[in-house]
Amino acid sequence: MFAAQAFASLFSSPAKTSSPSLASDHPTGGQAAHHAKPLFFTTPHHLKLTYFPIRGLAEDIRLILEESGIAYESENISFHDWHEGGIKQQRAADNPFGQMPILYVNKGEFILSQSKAIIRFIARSTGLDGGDAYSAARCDQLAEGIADLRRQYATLAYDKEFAAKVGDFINKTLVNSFTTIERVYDQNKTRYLLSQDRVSYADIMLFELVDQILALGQDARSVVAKFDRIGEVYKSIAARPRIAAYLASSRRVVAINGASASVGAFKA
Ligand SMILES: N[C@@H](CCC(=O)N[C@@H](CS)C(=O)NCC(=O)O)C(=O)O
Repeated sequence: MFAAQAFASLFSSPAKTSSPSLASDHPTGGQAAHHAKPLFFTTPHHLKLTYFPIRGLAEDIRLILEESGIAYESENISFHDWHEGGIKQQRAADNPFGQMPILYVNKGEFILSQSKAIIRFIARSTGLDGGDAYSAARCDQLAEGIADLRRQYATLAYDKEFAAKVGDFINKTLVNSFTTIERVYDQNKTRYLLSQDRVSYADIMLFELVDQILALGQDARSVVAKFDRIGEVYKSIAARPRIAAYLASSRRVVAINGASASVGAFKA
């Protein structure tokens, strides 16, 4: 195929996974799904998400699975079992990156690590990326902006000089990043990134980031309150029936970060 044809086919073909067994039951030819109707996972697939018992890099994935209504098993491995109990080494054979989160599809028929790859795999398979290349690219763009701020938040959370640095994070980093994200929503005019009512995976990532930022305390809450569009996304996602049920359930993991963090720390 010539490059131009290959490029053009990007815009006319449904998104595909590398696993034929997952794509073979695609019922709609890749049209954008209303709500989060599963496109690929229409026959039973067993999904297991493996991570530490914290929100960290896995909570976006959990929330996206919850919103999709896809059943999944959560395997939460203790820090001790992973580091000292030999689990990290055991899993390395199937997990070249050697880190979590890890998604196991059909008991290991397909194994995926790298949190953003897992998020996009599920989003592509459920329509939460909008179902076409343009919509998916817009989701990816916002998701990367959100991930940039999330990385800075995580660096701060584990910084030994957290107390000295949190003020600058809230008043500079957070304000600058939220100004940009608010601008993205302002340009779109709809509540969610892609439409008024159809949530995307990037909106869900924003929800979780805001929730983690609120844990920084009153100063952070005051900043968040100044961003109307971001606040609207946060509140409306929290109220979505599947998400609300998850947040109220024991499946919602409380700790945001590992035990050494200064905010949202895991307590044994
Ligand atoms: N880029 C990777 C980073 C994964 C990562 O840093 N995982 C950490 C937990 S947040 C981990 O597995 N730490 C234990 C280890 O490295 O053995 C991703 O996004 O998934």
